[in-house]
Amino acid sequence: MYFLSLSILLASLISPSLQASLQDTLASHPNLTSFAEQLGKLPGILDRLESSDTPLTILAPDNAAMAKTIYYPVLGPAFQSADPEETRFIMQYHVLPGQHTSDMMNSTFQYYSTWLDNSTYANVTGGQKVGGVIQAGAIPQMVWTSGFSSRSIVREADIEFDGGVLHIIDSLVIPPTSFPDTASRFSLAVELYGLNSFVGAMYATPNTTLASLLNTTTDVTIFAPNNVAMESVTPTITDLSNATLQDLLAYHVVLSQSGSGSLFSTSFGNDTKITTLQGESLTLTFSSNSWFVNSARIINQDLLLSNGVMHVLDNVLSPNATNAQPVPASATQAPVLQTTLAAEFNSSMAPFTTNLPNAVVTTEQGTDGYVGSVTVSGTGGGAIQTSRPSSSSGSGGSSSGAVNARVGEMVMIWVGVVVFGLALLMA
Ligand SMILES: *[C@@H]1O[C@H](CO)[C@@H](O)[C@H](O)[C@H]1NC(C)=O
Ligand SMILES: *[C@@H]1O[C@H](CO)[C@@H](O)[C@H](O)[C@H]1NC(C)=O
Ligand SMILES: *[C@@H]1O[C@H](CO)[C@@H](O)[C@H](O)[C@H]1NC(C)=O
Ligand SMILES: *[C@@H]1O[C@H](CO)[C@@H](O)[C@H](O)[C@H]1NC(C)=O
Ligand SMILES: *[C@@H]1O[C@H](CO)[C@@H](O)[C@H](O)[C@H]1NC(C)=O
Ligand SMILES: *[C@@H]1O[C@H](CO)[C@@H](O)[C@H](O)[C@H]1NC(C)=O
Ligand SMILES: *[C@@H]1O[C@H](CO)[C@@H](O)[C@H](O)[C@H]1NC(C)=O
Ligand SMILES: *[C@@H]1O[C@H](CO)[C@@H](O)[C@H](O)[C@H]1NC(C)=O
Ligand SMILES: *[C@@H]1O[C@H](CO)[C@@H](O)[C@H](O)[C@H]1NC(C)=O
Ligand SMILES: CC(=O)N[C@H]1CO[C@H](CO)[C@@H](O)[C@@H]1O
Repeated sequence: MYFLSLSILLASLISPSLQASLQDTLASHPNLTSFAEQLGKLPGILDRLESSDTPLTILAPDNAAMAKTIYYPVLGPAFQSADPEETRFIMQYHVLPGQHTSDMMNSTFQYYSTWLDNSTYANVTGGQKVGGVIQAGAIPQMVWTSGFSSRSIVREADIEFDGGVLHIIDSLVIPPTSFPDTASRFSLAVELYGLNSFVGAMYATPNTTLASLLNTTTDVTIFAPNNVAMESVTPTITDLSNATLQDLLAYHVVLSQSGSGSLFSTSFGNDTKITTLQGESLTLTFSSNSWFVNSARIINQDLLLSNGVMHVLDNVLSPNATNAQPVPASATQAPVLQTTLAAEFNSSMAPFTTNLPNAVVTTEQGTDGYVGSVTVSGTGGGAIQTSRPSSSSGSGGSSSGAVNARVGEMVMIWVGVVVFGLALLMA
Protein backbone atom coordinates (compact mmCIF):
# COMPACT_ATOMS: atom_id res chain seq x y z
CA MET A 1 0.00 0.00 0.00
CA TYR A 2 1.24 3.44 -0.75
CA PHE A 3 0.04 5.64 2.00
CA LEU A 4 2.14 8.60 2.91
CA SER A 5 4.05 6.62 5.45
CA LEU A 6 4.91 7.77 8.90
CA SER A 7 8.58 7.54 8.08
CA ILE A 8 8.19 10.08 5.28
CA LEU A 9 6.42 12.46 7.62
CA LEU A 10 9.12 11.97 10.19
CA ALA A 11 11.83 12.37 7.60
CA SER A 12 10.59 15.84 6.82
CA LEU A 13 10.63 16.81 10.46
CA ILE A 14 13.79 15.18 11.72
CA SER A 15 17.20 16.32 10.55
CA PRO A 16 18.77 13.97 7.97
CA SER A 17 21.67 13.14 10.25
CA LEU A 18 19.30 11.03 12.33
CA GLN A 19 18.65 8.72 9.39
CA ALA A 20 20.77 5.68 8.75
CA SER A 21 23.62 5.82 6.28
CA LEU A 22 23.29 3.89 3.04
CA GLN A 23 25.61 1.14 4.25
CA ASP A 24 23.71 0.74 7.53
CA THR A 25 20.38 0.74 5.68
CA LEU A 26 21.60 -1.97 3.30
CA ALA A 27 23.00 -3.97 6.20
CA SER A 28 19.67 -3.85 8.04
CA HIS A 29 17.82 -5.47 5.10
CA PRO A 30 18.64 -9.20 4.84
CA ASN A 31 17.47 -9.24 1.23
CA LEU A 32 20.03 -6.65 0.13
CA THR A 33 23.26 -8.39 1.10
CA SER A 34 24.20 -9.31 -2.49
CA PHE A 35 23.50 -5.79 -3.71
CA ALA A 36 25.59 -4.37 -0.85
CA GLU A 37 28.38 -6.79 -1.74
CA GLN A 38 28.22 -5.73 -5.41
CA LEU A 39 28.46 -2.05 -4.46
CA GLY A 40 31.37 -2.94 -2.18
CA LYS A 41 33.24 -4.12 -5.28
CA LEU A 42 32.67 -0.74 -6.93
CA PRO A 43 34.17 1.82 -4.54
CA GLY A 44 33.78 4.61 -7.07
CA ILE A 45 30.00 4.25 -7.04
CA LEU A 46 29.72 3.76 -3.30
CA ASP A 47 31.73 6.94 -2.63
CA ARG A 48 29.61 8.87 -5.09
CA LEU A 49 26.40 7.52 -3.52
CA GLU A 50 27.53 8.45 -0.04
CA SER A 51 28.84 11.88 -0.90
CA SER A 52 25.96 13.05 -3.10
CA ASP A 53 24.72 16.41 -1.88
CA THR A 54 21.38 16.02 -3.66
CA PRO A 55 18.88 13.27 -2.76
CA LEU A 56 18.96 10.05 -4.76
CA THR A 57 16.60 7.19 -5.50
CA ILE A 58 18.21 3.75 -5.58
CA LEU A 59 16.57 0.73 -7.21
CA ALA A 60 18.04 -2.04 -5.08
CA PRO A 61 17.69 -5.59 -6.46
CA ASP A 62 17.00 -8.22 -3.79
CA ASN A 63 19.18 -11.27 -3.30
CA ALA A 64 17.05 -13.44 -5.59
CA ALA A 65 17.44 -10.88 -8.40
CA MET A 66 21.20 -10.62 -7.89
CA ALA A 67 21.49 -14.43 -7.93
CA LYS A 68 20.17 -14.68 -11.49
CA THR A 69 22.16 -11.89 -13.13
CA ILE A 70 23.97 -14.20 -15.54
CA TYR A 71 20.63 -15.20 -17.07
CA TYR A 72 19.62 -11.66 -18.00
CA PRO A 73 19.88 -10.34 -21.53
CA VAL A 74 22.75 -7.82 -21.83
CA LEU A 75 23.69 -8.06 -18.15
CA GLY A 76 24.70 -11.73 -18.36
CA PRO A 77 28.18 -11.38 -19.88
CA ALA A 78 29.10 -8.42 -17.65
CA PHE A 79 28.26 -10.29 -14.48
CA GLN A 80 29.68 -13.56 -15.67
CA SER A 81 33.02 -12.00 -16.45
CA ALA A 82 32.70 -9.75 -13.38
CA ASP A 83 34.05 -6.91 -15.51
CA PRO A 84 34.09 -3.99 -13.03
CA GLU A 85 33.76 -1.41 -15.83
CA GLU A 86 30.61 -3.04 -17.25
CA THR A 87 29.02 -3.82 -13.90
CA ARG A 88 29.66 -0.22 -12.84
CA PHE A 89 27.57 1.02 -15.77
CA ILE A 90 24.81 -1.42 -14.90
CA MET A 91 24.79 -0.30 -11.27
CA GLN A 92 24.74 3.35 -12.40
CA TYR A 93 21.48 2.59 -14.17
CA HIS A 94 20.01 1.73 -10.75
CA VAL A 95 20.60 5.23 -9.39
CA LEU A 96 18.22 8.12 -10.12
CA PRO A 97 18.98 11.71 -9.17
CA GLY A 98 16.13 13.10 -7.06
CA GLN A 99 13.84 11.55 -4.51
CA HIS A 100 11.06 9.57 -6.23
CA THR A 101 8.71 8.05 -3.68
CA SER A 102 5.40 6.25 -4.15
CA ASP A 103 3.39 9.30 -3.13
CA MET A 104 5.05 11.31 -5.94
CA MET A 105 4.29 8.76 -8.66
CA ASN A 106 0.96 7.77 -10.23
CA SER A 107 -0.63 5.41 -12.74
CA THR A 108 0.90 7.22 -15.73
CA PHE A 109 4.44 6.22 -16.65
CA GLN A 110 7.07 8.85 -16.00
CA TYR A 111 10.59 8.60 -17.39
CA TYR A 112 13.36 9.48 -14.97
CA SER A 113 17.04 10.11 -15.73
CA THR A 114 19.66 7.84 -14.20
CA TRP A 115 23.39 7.98 -13.57
CA LEU A 116 24.05 5.87 -16.69
CA ASP A 117 25.47 8.60 -18.88
CA ASN A 118 28.50 7.16 -20.67
CA SER A 119 27.66 7.67 -24.36
CA THR A 120 29.06 4.26 -25.30
CA TYR A 121 26.25 2.70 -23.27
CA ALA A 122 23.64 5.44 -23.24
CA ASN A 123 23.72 8.30 -25.72
CA VAL A 124 20.90 10.10 -23.91
CA THR A 125 21.10 13.71 -22.72
CA GLY A 126 21.06 13.82 -18.92
CA GLY A 127 21.52 10.04 -18.57
CA GLN A 128 19.57 6.98 -19.71
CA LYS A 129 15.93 6.89 -18.64
CA VAL A 130 14.00 4.36 -16.62
CA GLY A 131 10.19 4.27 -16.51
CA GLY A 132 8.30 4.33 -13.24
CA VAL A 133 4.61 3.80 -12.52
CA ILE A 134 2.22 2.89 -9.74
CA GLN A 135 0.04 0.16 -11.19
CA ALA A 136 -3.53 0.31 -10.06
CA GLY A 137 -5.06 -2.80 -8.57
CA ALA A 138 -6.34 -4.24 -5.32
CA ILE A 139 -2.83 -3.64 -4.03
CA PRO A 140 -1.22 -0.78 -5.98
CA GLN A 141 2.24 -1.79 -7.12
CA MET A 142 5.29 0.28 -7.96
CA VAL A 143 6.91 -0.99 -11.17
CA TRP A 144 10.02 0.15 -13.06
CA THR A 145 10.57 -0.57 -16.75
CA SER A 146 13.86 -0.66 -18.61
CA GLY A 147 15.41 -2.13 -21.78
CA PHE A 148 13.16 -4.50 -23.79
CA SER A 149 10.20 -3.41 -21.62
CA SER A 150 11.59 -5.47 -18.76
CA ARG A 151 9.61 -5.01 -15.58
CA SER A 152 11.12 -4.73 -12.13
CA ILE A 153 8.46 -5.03 -9.46
CA VAL A 154 9.02 -3.28 -6.17
CA ARG A 155 8.93 -5.62 -3.15
CA GLU A 156 9.37 -2.85 -0.61
CA ALA A 157 9.08 0.84 -1.45
CA ASP A 158 10.21 4.07 0.17
CA ILE A 159 13.00 2.92 2.46
CA GLU A 160 14.61 6.13 3.61
CA PHE A 161 18.30 6.62 4.25
CA ASP A 162 20.28 9.77 4.87
CA GLY A 163 21.00 10.32 1.16
CA GLY A 164 17.52 9.65 -0.24
CA VAL A 165 15.27 6.68 -0.70
CA LEU A 166 15.55 3.13 -1.96
CA HIS A 167 13.08 0.67 -3.41
CA ILE A 168 13.74 -3.07 -3.31
CA ILE A 169 13.12 -4.57 -6.79
CA ASP A 170 12.67 -8.20 -7.82
CA SER A 171 14.85 -8.02 -10.93
CA LEU A 172 17.56 -5.72 -12.20
CA VAL A 173 16.78 -2.88 -14.56
CA ILE A 174 18.39 -3.62 -17.92
CA PRO A 175 20.26 -0.91 -19.84
CA PRO A 176 18.56 -0.45 -23.23
CA THR A 177 20.52 -1.40 -26.34
CA SER A 178 20.73 -0.01 -29.87
CA PHE A 179 17.73 0.24 -32.21
CA PRO A 180 18.61 -2.82 -34.35
CA ASP A 181 19.37 -4.93 -31.29
CA THR A 182 16.24 -3.92 -29.39
CA ALA A 183 14.05 -4.33 -32.48
CA SER A 184 15.46 -7.81 -33.15
CA ARG A 185 14.81 -8.98 -29.61
CA PHE A 186 11.24 -7.70 -29.79
CA SER A 187 10.72 -9.51 -33.06
CA LEU A 188 11.71 -12.76 -31.42
CA ALA A 189 9.73 -12.22 -28.26
CA VAL A 190 6.42 -10.76 -29.31
CA GLU A 191 4.97 -11.37 -32.76
CA LEU A 192 2.65 -8.35 -32.67
CA TYR A 193 5.63 -6.03 -32.14
CA GLY A 194 7.86 -7.73 -34.69
CA LEU A 195 9.99 -4.97 -36.20
CA ASN A 196 12.69 -6.70 -38.19
CA SER A 197 11.01 -5.82 -41.49
CA PHE A 198 11.45 -2.11 -40.71
CA VAL A 199 15.04 -2.65 -39.53
CA GLY A 200 15.78 -4.71 -42.64
CA ALA A 201 14.47 -1.91 -44.86
CA MET A 202 17.18 0.37 -43.39
CA TYR A 203 19.77 -1.98 -44.88
CA ALA A 204 17.93 -2.80 -48.11
CA THR A 205 19.73 -0.21 -50.21
CA PRO A 206 23.45 0.48 -50.62
CA ASN A 207 22.98 3.76 -48.71
CA THR A 208 23.20 2.93 -45.00
CA THR A 209 23.63 6.54 -43.87
CA LEU A 210 20.28 6.47 -42.10
CA ALA A 211 20.94 3.09 -40.46
CA SER A 212 24.22 4.22 -38.98
CA LEU A 213 22.81 7.62 -38.02
CA LEU A 214 20.10 5.87 -35.99
CA ASN A 215 22.74 3.85 -34.23
CA THR A 216 25.04 6.73 -33.36
CA THR A 217 22.96 9.86 -32.77
CA THR A 218 21.95 11.10 -29.36
CA ASP A 219 18.26 11.37 -28.38
CA VAL A 220 16.53 9.84 -31.41
CA THR A 221 12.80 9.11 -31.64
CA ILE A 222 11.79 6.30 -34.00
CA PHE A 223 8.22 5.53 -35.07
CA ALA A 224 8.58 1.93 -36.18
CA PRO A 225 5.83 0.18 -38.20
CA ASN A 226 5.46 -3.48 -37.19
CA ASN A 227 5.93 -6.37 -39.60
CA VAL A 228 2.23 -6.67 -40.36
CA ALA A 229 2.15 -3.00 -41.38
CA MET A 230 5.14 -3.52 -43.68
CA GLU A 231 3.58 -6.64 -45.19
CA SER A 232 0.32 -4.85 -45.81
CA VAL A 233 1.99 -2.46 -48.26
CA THR A 234 4.07 -5.06 -50.06
CA PRO A 235 4.89 -5.03 -52.94
CA THR A 236 4.39 -1.23 -53.12
CA ILE A 237 7.12 -0.67 -50.54
CA THR A 238 9.54 -3.17 -52.05
CA ASP A 239 9.03 -1.60 -55.49
CA LEU A 240 10.02 1.93 -54.39
CA SER A 241 13.30 3.26 -55.76
CA ASN A 242 16.19 3.12 -53.31
CA ALA A 243 16.12 6.87 -52.76
CA THR A 244 12.34 6.97 -52.23
CA LEU A 245 12.54 4.14 -49.73
CA GLN A 246 15.23 6.00 -47.77
CA ASP A 247 13.10 9.13 -47.88
CA LEU A 248 10.08 7.22 -46.56
CA LEU A 249 12.11 5.65 -43.74
CA ALA A 250 13.53 9.03 -42.70
CA TYR A 251 9.94 10.25 -42.34
CA HIS A 252 9.65 7.81 -39.39
CA VAL A 253 12.52 9.46 -37.49
CA VAL A 254 12.57 12.59 -35.33
CA LEU A 255 15.83 14.08 -34.06
CA SER A 256 16.18 16.13 -30.92
CA GLN A 257 15.98 19.87 -31.58
CA SER A 258 18.54 21.84 -29.56
CA GLY A 259 18.66 19.48 -26.60
CA SER A 260 14.91 18.91 -26.34
CA GLY A 261 15.57 15.17 -25.97
CA SER A 262 13.65 12.18 -27.28
CA LEU A 263 9.88 12.30 -27.59
CA PHE A 264 8.36 10.17 -24.87
CA SER A 265 4.59 9.76 -24.72
CA THR A 266 4.69 11.95 -21.62
CA SER A 267 5.53 14.91 -23.84
CA PHE A 268 3.08 14.16 -26.66
CA GLY A 269 0.54 16.90 -27.23
CA ASN A 270 -2.80 16.42 -28.96
CA ASP A 271 -2.99 17.83 -32.47
CA THR A 272 0.69 18.80 -32.53
CA LYS A 273 3.06 18.69 -35.48
CA ILE A 274 6.60 17.38 -35.28
CA THR A 275 9.24 17.88 -37.95
CA THR A 276 10.86 14.64 -39.10
CA LEU A 277 14.38 13.96 -40.29
CA GLN A 278 12.90 13.68 -43.79
CA GLY A 279 11.65 17.27 -43.61
CA GLU A 280 7.89 16.90 -43.68
CA SER A 281 6.00 16.89 -40.40
CA LEU A 282 3.93 14.32 -38.56
CA THR A 283 0.74 15.05 -36.66
CA LEU A 284 0.09 13.49 -33.26
CA THR A 285 -3.50 13.10 -32.11
CA PHE A 286 -5.08 11.45 -29.12
CA SER A 287 -8.38 9.67 -29.56
CA SER A 288 -10.20 6.57 -28.28
CA ASN A 289 -7.51 6.10 -25.64
CA SER A 290 -4.76 5.82 -28.27
CA TRP A 291 -2.12 8.06 -29.72
CA PHE A 292 -2.03 8.31 -33.51
CA VAL A 293 0.79 9.47 -35.76
CA ASN A 294 -0.98 10.77 -38.85
CA SER A 295 -3.38 7.85 -39.37
CA ALA A 296 -1.19 5.18 -37.73
CA ARG A 297 -2.02 3.98 -34.23
CA ILE A 298 0.79 3.70 -31.68
CA ILE A 299 0.34 0.14 -30.42
CA ASN A 300 3.32 0.10 -28.06
CA GLN A 301 4.92 3.26 -26.78
CA ASP A 302 8.13 4.32 -25.06
CA LEU A 303 10.42 1.39 -25.82
CA LEU A 304 13.79 2.51 -24.53
CA LEU A 305 16.84 2.48 -26.82
CA SER A 306 20.48 3.11 -25.90
CA ASN A 307 20.15 6.46 -27.68
CA GLY A 308 16.48 7.37 -27.40
CA VAL A 309 13.04 5.94 -27.67
CA MET A 310 10.91 3.96 -30.13
CA HIS A 311 7.15 3.69 -30.60
CA VAL A 312 5.56 0.82 -32.54
CA LEU A 313 3.00 1.71 -35.24
CA ASP A 314 0.34 -0.42 -36.91
CA ASN A 315 0.82 1.36 -40.25
CA VAL A 316 3.61 2.60 -42.50
CA LEU A 317 3.77 6.41 -42.81
CA SER A 318 4.36 8.26 -46.06
CA PRO A 319 5.75 11.77 -46.56
CA ASN A 320 3.22 12.01 -49.40
CA ALA A 321 0.32 11.49 -46.99
CA THR A 322 1.03 13.94 -44.20
CA ASN A 323 -2.66 14.74 -43.83
CA ALA A 324 -3.86 11.16 -43.38
CA GLN A 325 -6.47 11.13 -40.65
CA PRO A 326 -7.11 8.22 -38.32
CA VAL A 327 -10.49 6.55 -37.93
CA PRO A 328 -10.09 5.92 -34.19
CA ALA A 329 -13.19 3.73 -33.89
CA SER A 330 -11.69 1.25 -36.34
CA ALA A 331 -9.28 -1.34 -34.94
CA THR A 332 -7.08 -1.09 -38.02
CA GLN A 333 -6.31 1.89 -40.23
CA ALA A 334 -6.24 1.95 -44.01
CA PRO A 335 -2.64 1.87 -45.30
CA VAL A 336 -1.46 5.14 -46.85
CA LEU A 337 0.62 3.34 -49.47
CA GLN A 338 -1.14 1.40 -52.18
CA THR A 339 -2.06 -2.05 -50.97
CA THR A 340 -3.29 -5.24 -52.56
CA LEU A 341 -4.11 -6.64 -49.16
CA ALA A 342 -6.97 -9.10 -49.21
CA ALA A 343 -9.78 -8.40 -46.80
CA GLU A 344 -9.01 -11.77 -45.22
CA PHE A 345 -5.48 -11.24 -44.10
CA ASN A 346 -4.01 -14.19 -42.26
CA SER A 347 -0.28 -14.44 -42.44
CA SER A 348 2.55 -14.00 -44.91
CA MET A 349 6.17 -13.09 -45.05
CA ALA A 350 7.39 -9.68 -43.94
CA PRO A 351 9.53 -7.85 -46.54
CA PHE A 352 13.21 -6.85 -46.15
CA THR A 353 14.02 -9.33 -43.38
CA THR A 354 16.67 -10.87 -45.60
CA ASN A 355 18.44 -7.49 -45.55
CA LEU A 356 19.02 -7.52 -41.80
CA PRO A 357 22.71 -6.98 -41.10
CA ASN A 358 24.35 -10.15 -39.85
CA ALA A 359 26.13 -8.25 -37.14
CA VAL A 360 23.12 -6.68 -35.53
CA VAL A 361 22.90 -8.49 -32.24
CA THR A 362 25.96 -10.65 -32.11
CA THR A 363 28.19 -8.10 -30.36
CA GLU A 364 27.46 -9.60 -26.97
CA GLN A 365 27.90 -13.17 -28.10
CA GLY A 366 26.66 -15.45 -25.40
CA THR A 367 28.58 -17.79 -23.27
CA ASP A 368 26.56 -20.67 -21.87
CA GLY A 369 23.62 -19.54 -19.84
CA TYR A 370 23.38 -16.11 -21.45
CA VAL A 371 19.83 -15.69 -22.65
CA GLY A 372 20.47 -12.47 -24.53
CA SER A 373 22.60 -13.95 -27.27
CA VAL A 374 20.46 -13.76 -30.36
CA THR A 375 21.88 -14.31 -33.80
CA VAL A 376 19.96 -12.90 -36.71
CA SER A 377 20.75 -14.56 -39.97
CA GLY A 378 21.17 -12.31 -42.97
CA THR A 379 20.67 -15.12 -45.42
CA GLY A 380 16.95 -15.51 -45.41
CA GLY A 381 16.49 -17.18 -42.06
CA GLY A 382 15.29 -13.94 -40.62
CA ALA A 383 11.92 -13.95 -42.31
CA ILE A 384 9.20 -14.52 -39.77
CA GLN A 385 5.51 -15.23 -39.86
CA THR A 386 3.16 -12.55 -38.75
CA SER A 387 -0.55 -12.17 -38.57
CA ARG A 388 -2.80 -9.20 -38.28
CA PRO A 389 -3.88 -8.65 -34.66
CA SER A 390 -7.44 -9.91 -34.25
CA SER A 391 -8.52 -7.02 -32.08
CA SER A 392 -12.26 -6.75 -32.48
CA SER A 393 -12.85 -3.24 -31.23
CA GLY A 394 -10.92 -0.07 -31.69
CA SER A 395 -12.72 1.88 -29.06
CA GLY A 396 -11.05 0.46 -26.02
CA GLY A 397 -7.32 0.68 -26.77
CA SER A 398 -5.34 -0.47 -23.78
CA SER A 399 -3.60 2.09 -21.67
CA SER A 400 0.11 2.31 -22.24
CA GLY A 401 0.83 0.77 -18.90
CA ALA A 402 -1.18 -2.30 -19.71
CA VAL A 403 0.42 -2.69 -23.12
CA ASN A 404 3.93 -2.27 -21.74
CA ALA A 405 3.10 -4.64 -18.94
CA ARG A 406 1.98 -7.27 -21.40
CA VAL A 407 5.10 -6.99 -23.52
CA GLY A 408 7.26 -7.10 -20.42
CA GLU A 409 5.54 -10.22 -19.26
CA MET A 410 5.87 -11.85 -22.64
CA VAL A 411 9.55 -10.97 -22.81
CA MET A 412 10.02 -12.40 -19.34
CA ILE A 413 8.11 -15.54 -20.27
CA TRP A 414 10.29 -15.89 -23.32
CA VAL A 415 13.40 -15.41 -21.18
CA GLY A 416 12.00 -17.93 -18.73
CA VAL A 417 11.46 -20.50 -21.46
CA VAL A 418 15.04 -20.09 -22.67
CA VAL A 419 16.41 -20.36 -19.13
CA PHE A 420 14.30 -23.44 -18.56
CA GLY A 421 15.56 -24.96 -21.80
CA LEU A 422 19.16 -24.28 -20.81
CA ALA A 423 18.57 -25.80 -17.40
CA LEU A 424 17.28 -28.97 -19.09
CA LEU A 425 20.30 -29.06 -21.39
CA MET A 426 22.71 -28.68 -18.53
CA ALA A 427 20.96 -31.25 -16.35
C1 LIG B 1 13.43 -11.72 0.31
O1 LIG B 1 12.73 -11.61 -0.90
C2 LIG B 1 12.00 -12.76 -1.26
C3 LIG B 1 11.37 -12.53 -2.61
O2 LIG B 1 12.35 -12.20 -3.54
C4 LIG B 1 10.95 -13.04 -0.21
O3 LIG B 1 10.26 -14.22 -0.54
C5 LIG B 1 11.60 -13.18 1.13
O4 LIG B 1 10.61 -13.30 2.11
C6 LIG B 1 12.45 -11.96 1.44
N1 LIG B 1 13.19 -12.20 2.67
C7 LIG B 1 13.29 -11.29 3.62
C8 LIG B 1 14.12 -11.69 4.80
O5 LIG B 1 12.78 -10.19 3.55
C1 LIG C 1 1.09 11.88 -12.75
O1 LIG C 1 2.27 12.56 -12.38
C2 LIG C 1 2.82 13.36 -13.41
C3 LIG C 1 4.16 13.90 -12.95
O2 LIG C 1 4.11 14.36 -11.65
C4 LIG C 1 1.84 14.46 -13.78
O3 LIG C 1 2.37 15.25 -14.82
C5 LIG C 1 0.54 13.82 -14.23
O4 LIG C 1 -0.41 14.80 -14.49
C6 LIG C 1 0.01 12.88 -13.16
N1 LIG C 1 -1.13 12.15 -13.71
C7 LIG C 1 -2.23 11.94 -13.04
C8 LIG C 1 -3.28 11.15 -13.74
O5 LIG C 1 -2.38 12.36 -11.90
C1 LIG D 1 32.82 5.31 -21.37
O1 LIG D 1 32.98 3.92 -21.57
C2 LIG D 1 34.05 3.57 -22.41
C3 LIG D 1 34.02 2.08 -22.65
O2 LIG D 1 33.95 1.37 -21.44
C4 LIG D 1 35.36 4.04 -21.76
O3 LIG D 1 36.42 3.74 -22.62
C5 LIG D 1 35.28 5.54 -21.52
O4 LIG D 1 36.43 5.96 -20.82
C6 LIG D 1 34.06 5.89 -20.72
N1 LIG D 1 33.93 7.34 -20.65
C7 LIG D 1 33.77 7.96 -19.50
C8 LIG D 1 33.65 9.45 -19.59
O5 LIG D 1 33.69 7.39 -18.43
C1 LIG E 1 19.04 -0.42 -55.03
O1 LIG E 1 19.64 -1.27 -54.05
C2 LIG E 1 19.76 -2.59 -54.50
C3 LIG E 1 20.24 -3.42 -53.33
O2 LIG E 1 21.45 -2.97 -52.87
C4 LIG E 1 20.69 -2.67 -55.69
O3 LIG E 1 20.76 -4.00 -56.15
C5 LIG E 1 20.13 -1.78 -56.78
O4 LIG E 1 21.04 -1.73 -57.85
C6 LIG E 1 19.87 -0.38 -56.27
N1 LIG E 1 19.18 0.36 -57.28
C7 LIG E 1 19.66 1.47 -57.78
C8 LIG E 1 18.79 2.13 -58.83
O5 LIG E 1 20.72 1.97 -57.41
C1 LIG F 1 22.14 8.57 -48.43
O1 LIG F 1 21.02 8.88 -47.60
C2 LIG F 1 21.15 10.11 -46.93
C3 LIG F 1 19.95 10.31 -46.04
O2 LIG F 1 19.42 9.11 -45.56
C4 LIG F 1 21.25 11.25 -47.94
O3 LIG F 1 21.43 12.45 -47.24
C5 LIG F 1 22.43 11.00 -48.86
O4 LIG F 1 22.44 11.98 -49.86
C6 LIG F 1 22.32 9.63 -49.50
N1 LIG F 1 23.53 9.35 -50.25
C7 LIG F 1 23.49 8.97 -51.52
C8 LIG F 1 24.83 8.69 -52.15
O5 LIG F 1 22.45 8.83 -52.13
C1 LIG G 1 26.48 9.93 -29.39
O1 LIG G 1 25.82 10.93 -30.14
C2 LIG G 1 26.71 11.91 -30.65
C3 LIG G 1 25.89 13.03 -31.24
O2 LIG G 1 24.74 12.61 -31.88
C4 LIG G 1 27.63 11.25 -31.66
O3 LIG G 1 28.53 12.19 -32.18
C5 LIG G 1 28.42 10.16 -30.93
O4 LIG G 1 29.22 9.45 -31.85
C6 LIG G 1 27.48 9.18 -30.26
N1 LIG G 1 28.25 8.27 -29.45
C7 LIG G 1 28.17 6.97 -29.58
C8 LIG G 1 29.05 6.17 -28.70
O5 LIG G 1 27.40 6.42 -30.38
C1 LIG H 1 -7.41 16.16 -30.15
O1 LIG H 1 -7.40 17.05 -31.24
C2 LIG H 1 -8.40 16.77 -32.19
C3 LIG H 1 -8.18 17.68 -33.38
O2 LIG H 1 -8.03 18.99 -32.97
C4 LIG H 1 -9.78 16.95 -31.56
O3 LIG H 1 -10.76 16.63 -32.49
C5 LIG H 1 -9.89 16.01 -30.37
O4 LIG H 1 -11.09 16.21 -29.69
C6 LIG H 1 -8.75 16.22 -29.41
N1 LIG H 1 -8.76 15.17 -28.42
C7 LIG H 1 -8.67 15.43 -27.13
C8 LIG H 1 -8.68 14.24 -26.24
O5 LIG H 1 -8.55 16.55 -26.68
C1 LIG I 1 5.89 10.69 -53.29
O1 LIG I 1 5.59 11.47 -54.41
C2 LIG I 1 6.71 11.63 -55.29
C3 LIG I 1 6.29 12.62 -56.37
O2 LIG I 1 5.08 12.22 -56.93
C4 LIG I 1 7.09 10.28 -55.85
O3 LIG I 1 8.22 10.43 -56.68
C5 LIG I 1 7.45 9.36 -54.71
O4 LIG I 1 7.70 8.07 -55.20
C6 LIG I 1 6.32 9.29 -53.70
N1 LIG I 1 6.80 8.58 -52.52
C7 LIG I 1 6.14 7.55 -52.01
C8 LIG I 1 6.73 6.92 -50.77
O5 LIG I 1 5.13 7.11 -52.47
C1 LIG J 1 24.90 -0.43 -33.51
O1 LIG J 1 25.59 0.04 -32.37
C2 LIG J 1 25.93 -0.99 -31.47
C3 LIG J 1 26.44 -0.37 -30.21
O2 LIG J 1 27.23 0.74 -30.47
C4 LIG J 1 26.92 -1.90 -32.15
O3 LIG J 1 27.28 -2.92 -31.26
C5 LIG J 1 26.25 -2.50 -33.38
O4 LIG J 1 27.17 -3.30 -34.09
C6 LIG J 1 25.74 -1.42 -34.29
N1 LIG J 1 24.93 -2.07 -35.29
C7 LIG J 1 24.97 -1.72 -36.56
C8 LIG J 1 24.12 -2.54 -37.46
O5 LIG J 1 25.65 -0.80 -36.96
C1 LIG K 1 -6.66 -15.67 -47.46
C2 LIG K 1 -6.90 -16.70 -46.39
O1 LIG K 1 -6.11 -17.59 -46.18
N1 LIG K 1 -8.03 -16.57 -45.71
C3 LIG K 1 -8.41 -17.47 -44.61
C4 LIG K 1 -8.16 -16.75 -43.28
O2 LIG K 1 -8.69 -17.50 -42.20
C5 LIG K 1 -10.10 -17.73 -42.30
C6 LIG K 1 -10.58 -18.37 -41.02
O3 LIG K 1 -9.63 -19.28 -40.54
C7 LIG K 1 -10.38 -18.57 -43.53
O4 LIG K 1 -11.78 -18.79 -43.65
C8 LIG K 1 -9.87 -17.84 -44.76
O5 LIG K 1 -10.04 -18.64 -45.90
